[in-house]
Amino acid sequence: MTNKKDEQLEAFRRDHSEDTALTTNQGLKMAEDEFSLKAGERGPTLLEDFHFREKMTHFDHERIPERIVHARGYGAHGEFEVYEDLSNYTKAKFLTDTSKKTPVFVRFSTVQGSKGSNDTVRDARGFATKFYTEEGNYDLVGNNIPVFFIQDAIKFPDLVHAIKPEPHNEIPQGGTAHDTFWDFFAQNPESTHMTMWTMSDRGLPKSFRTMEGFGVHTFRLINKEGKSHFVKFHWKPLLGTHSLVWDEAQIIAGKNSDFNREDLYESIEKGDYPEWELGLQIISEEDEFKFDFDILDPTKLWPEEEVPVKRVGKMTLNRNVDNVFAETEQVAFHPGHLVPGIDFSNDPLLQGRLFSYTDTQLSRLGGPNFHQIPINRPVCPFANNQRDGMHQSFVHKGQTSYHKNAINNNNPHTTPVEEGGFESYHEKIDAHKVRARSESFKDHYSQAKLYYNSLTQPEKEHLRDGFAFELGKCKHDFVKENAIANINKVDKDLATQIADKIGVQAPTTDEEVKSDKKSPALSMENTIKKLDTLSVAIIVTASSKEAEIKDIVQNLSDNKVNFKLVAEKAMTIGAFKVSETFDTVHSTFFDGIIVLDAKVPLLPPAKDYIEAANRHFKTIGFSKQAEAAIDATSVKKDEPGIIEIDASANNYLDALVKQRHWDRQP
Ligand code: HDE
Repeated sequence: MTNKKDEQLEAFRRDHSEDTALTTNQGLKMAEDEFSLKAGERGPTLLEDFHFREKMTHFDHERIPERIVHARGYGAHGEFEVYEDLSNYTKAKFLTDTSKKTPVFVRFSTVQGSKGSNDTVRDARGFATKFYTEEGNYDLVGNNIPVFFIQDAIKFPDLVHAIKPEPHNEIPQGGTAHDTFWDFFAQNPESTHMTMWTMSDRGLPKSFRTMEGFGVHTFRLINKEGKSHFVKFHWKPLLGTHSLVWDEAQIIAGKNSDFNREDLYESIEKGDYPEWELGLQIISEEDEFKFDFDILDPTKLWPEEEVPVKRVGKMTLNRNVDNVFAETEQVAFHPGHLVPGIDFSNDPLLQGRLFSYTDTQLSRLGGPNFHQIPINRPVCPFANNQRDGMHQSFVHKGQTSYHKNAINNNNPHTTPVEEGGFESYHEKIDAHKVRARSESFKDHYSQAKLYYNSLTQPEKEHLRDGFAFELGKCKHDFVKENAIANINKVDKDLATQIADKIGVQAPTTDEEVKSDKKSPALSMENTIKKLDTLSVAIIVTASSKEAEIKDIVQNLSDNKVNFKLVAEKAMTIGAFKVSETFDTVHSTFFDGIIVLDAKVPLLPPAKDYIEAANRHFKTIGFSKQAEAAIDATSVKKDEPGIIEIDASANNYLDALVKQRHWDRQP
């Protein structure tokens, strides 16, 4: 695969695998790189050792500040194709020309934790996409949750100060189980809706590949005639939206802190390319005020049953980066990176983001020329009169660096709108300057209730338990009580259950939203469920038979299910090399397990494999001769998803595709 971005990056790649002399940064070949220059073999190092100084100085400056939020991220390259010409809505070329494949770079991230934190924490996830279009870079900098904690950007520093580890002890890392977050939640009830999402299974994505993405804000699409439509952007994963369960997420955090990034990296290496469809929800200008929420309010979603999601294109991630620092760490996203045909709405959260993203790169990437870093360069020509600055890598020729000029025929020149020049949407504004929240932004509970109503019973219980875990860790009872009082405004029963779990007074007042309204699209139970790229651990022992394994793995492979053979220690069974052991992987890493030998539970970690898979609602298969293995555990053979497999495990696959057997829930 090559595309314009790939070709551009090629010019910057350095490969030292060929015969390459080690030199200083000035190109001086060095005869020695192991010993500093000393006065005598046992003497002090000399200040004149320029090679030592250069090497050490560079090393001393290898780190750059991590992102203030979304510090832990992982990225990949890919392509986007639009299914149909959307010129009725937009003049953006990458959304109108179906013959085009637009290169993209995507960075997924957690929000709260630092760069070295765990992948499987309870948190929102970032989902930022850079489209390298022929009209310039377009960035869709979204999250895996469709709403945000706050309504106005000026509160972002407060939110982030509350959510990050507390300043006096820098605890906790990667989650919200602490007083300042819940104090913020209770005192700033606009955060209620998004917190319902982060406490639910949505805060624990199984894989970046099984995450939805949302642009969150309302944007505008503008067509050639200058007509505007309001739009919300969605990414719909073709594998469906799937999450971990909390106990599983915690075990994985200990056993593989890179769980999500490894999954993305390995699936791309294997050729299991992750895919998402781009979805648009469109509301015409005339319908702006037809809804029972304000479409400019970023704490509100547009229920898909009321405003359907039109799937307009597909993104495929098909190439890992060559160097994580050069690409994933240095990529600079910005919701203000636009192309003609897309514009902003007056969402006050979006408006403030338009300042923050460039500003933060100045300290993170060390100056105003971060757009020249290879990963950030557009693939179309770019030129203006901006000059100089730290890390300037271009040599601008000529006498002029101002507009307008006659000396250089007014180059670089502006481009008329009809020829592709960008102009902002001509929105009419007639208003007073005020610092205020619009009346139409003041309902903080109806959609929190809509979300809760839309969940299945197991999902509701997970949400309750999420609250109980995170809130239960607060030190101040008044913080817990205030939070319960806020949840009580959404749903009294939920607030009562959480209060009971965390040991505070249950609410006595009746303040909940009275509504049964549901949006089925919000429940992950209604997502796509398919076998593709699910993974199964087949637990074998030295007495397992090659023939038996062969039939099963053939059927799994035929159905695009990944598998690993796992045993007490590395071994070979006929043609099968068993390289994974109970030490190197765990059942939490897989979607299901198959046990092929009655002796398995006698091996202590293996019993835990089976019981963990059971309590995480996964499909457990066992062969006839392994029946006693299941009997030796607490697993009940007659429960859903506990399968005595037929010869090629067809019945196992029928159960595996369900992914979780919630009816096993106690
Ligand atoms: Fe961000 N956000 N954000 N954010 N955000 C950053 O920019 C900010 C918001 C999102 O993988 C920072 O380059 C403000 C919403 C993602 O590189 C910073 C506000 C959404 C990423 C920043 C928001 C996001 C960031 C930190 C409120 C979903 C990671 C480093 C007005 C729609 C991008 C950086 C990547 C990163 C500011 C709210 C998504 C500080 C001020 C809403 C995915 O500029």
